[in-house]
Amino acid sequence: MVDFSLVKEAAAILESAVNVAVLTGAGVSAESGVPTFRASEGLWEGHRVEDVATPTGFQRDPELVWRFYNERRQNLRSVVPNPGHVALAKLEEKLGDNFTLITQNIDGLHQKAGSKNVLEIHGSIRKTLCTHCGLIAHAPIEMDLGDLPRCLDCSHLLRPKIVWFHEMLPIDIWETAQFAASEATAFLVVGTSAVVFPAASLIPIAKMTRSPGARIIEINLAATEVSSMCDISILGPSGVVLPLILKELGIEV
Ligand code: BV8
Ligand code: ZN
Repeated sequence: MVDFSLVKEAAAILESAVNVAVLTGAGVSAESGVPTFRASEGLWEGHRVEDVATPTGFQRDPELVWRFYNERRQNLRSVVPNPGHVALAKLEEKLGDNFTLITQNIDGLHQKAGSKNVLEIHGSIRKTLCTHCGLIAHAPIEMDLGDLPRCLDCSHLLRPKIVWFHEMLPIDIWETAQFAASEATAFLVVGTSAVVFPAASLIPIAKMTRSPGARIIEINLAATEVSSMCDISILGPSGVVLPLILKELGIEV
């Protein structure tokens, strides 16, 4: 059962906030039917991260990696954004440039829900990158890329434009995310286990860069590594909690 007093408190913090930043993880897409990573039957189930989400894994067996990503692209064809995604798009509408959405997700559901300015710090499953000439191409999930897609320009092997483990995050997007977290007076942490770095460092960045730091509001089904750092931890599905907070702000989702 969602604690309504915390929903009201979160709405009051957002109401008086100057700059709002949000970090989302796989949990925000869970109610759309997209499996998270670390739950049982999660995305990593049956796969070793080293085999499917690292550059060495791709080098060793690109077909296995493409099977893993093509399967996720396939699943996304029957997936629509949930009210949590829509609520964040409406919050951006209300706050404009004082709002920054940072996501670890690669599924593109925030944009499908209407979010305009999305910082995809781990890349996107809807783009490919050529391993040879660096060509970046749009790859709509409806498109069947085949088992080992090749570059139209130089015919070398393509990879998903995704940040794998042991890879640097796209520096311009990462710096924008860090700045938004440091400038935030309210920071929402939605649907993430906060175990992956440097993404999870955005929470202490929001809390400690300026004094006073941001008020941190967590929305999750369970306590996480960062709950102790949060001013408010609202336990509940983000597709339910986020619309409740927006309702308190007079916005119907
Ligand atoms: C790097 C793309 C620098 C692939 C992903 C310290 C500093 C820097 C790096 C490290 C460090 N310590 C360790 C590292 C290395 C590593 C790392 O963090 N390892 C961890 C596992 C310990 N980090 C890296 O390698 C990063 N790169 O550091 O480079 C560098 C480079 C060269 C040389 C030196 C240094 C790259 C990290 C990016 C990896 N790529 N994704 C893909 O998606 O296929 S990470 C992957 O995990 C996803 O992006 C995912 O989003 C992310 C985080 O997971 P979550 O989103 O949180 O999902 P999870 O399932 O864990 O949790 C879901 C949560 O939702 C749960 O809490 C659940 O309770 C909740 N939930 C469920 N349902 C709901 C809900 N909440 C609300 N409502 C619901 N309905
Ligand atoms: Zn190429």
